[in-house]
Amino acid sequence: MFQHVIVKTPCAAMIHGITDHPELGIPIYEKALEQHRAYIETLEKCGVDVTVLPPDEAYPDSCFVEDTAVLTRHCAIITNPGAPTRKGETAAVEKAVAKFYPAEKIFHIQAPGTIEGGDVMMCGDIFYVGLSDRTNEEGVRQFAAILEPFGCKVVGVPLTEVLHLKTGVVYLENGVLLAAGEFLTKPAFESYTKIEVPTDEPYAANCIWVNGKVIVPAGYPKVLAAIQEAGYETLVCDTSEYKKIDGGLSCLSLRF
Ligand code: CIR
Repeated sequence: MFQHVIVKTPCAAMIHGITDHPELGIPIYEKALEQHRAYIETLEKCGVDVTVLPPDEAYPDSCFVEDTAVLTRHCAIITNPGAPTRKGETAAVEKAVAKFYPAEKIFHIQAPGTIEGGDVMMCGDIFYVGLSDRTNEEGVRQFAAILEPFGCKVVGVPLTEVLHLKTGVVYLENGVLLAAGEFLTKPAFESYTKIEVPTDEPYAANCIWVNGKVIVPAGYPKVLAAIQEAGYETLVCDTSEYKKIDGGLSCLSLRF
């Protein structure tokens, strides 16, 4: 169960966020703000308290707080994002994290290691970490050295098709993965039950489980139905403006 969530209001400069999909157009800032407010309300319906950090115009992608930290029941790990324009985002998030974790339980990924939290999928005490353009072997090595003393297992997963691991696969607890594309067949995930994301709804692979409910992006009826059929209560949240800069539901929060 999660008690707390940290989010960060998007800044006006979010329209210049990094994107591999310029064909989707530029985000409409007002609409993004409105969607962010609705996202917070949806999270609150799942019984968590939400800390909202103020916007920071210096970092266009800073609303995607998930990439800056990995918060576990054992400790907090402040990442070193692989995207050069995102490295400075961690300071503000660390300040917020320090309100919830004692100093000796806050660890850091150091250069030349890089990790972005979007590459980390926590399945109980097993942490799958995508080896992506943003997360490197040295980052995973440091990550494992931090978590293994707590009895956790860290498994590196080479990625070929997606930006971050959780762009294509997320854990819905109870041994169930919501998985798209390459993640349906990866040996690392063999033992999990899988809800398959159809090829015409790949963006909807990035859902979030929060205290028994699953939040699903608006506009993906097949994935919504599949999650409901698997027995989950669902909530829907529109993230259209974040999709334009490669962001989704998980990227917008830290849940712990
Ligand atoms: C980026 O490219 O870094 C942002 N535009 C999107 C980050 C998405 N974060 C995530 O998947 N965890």
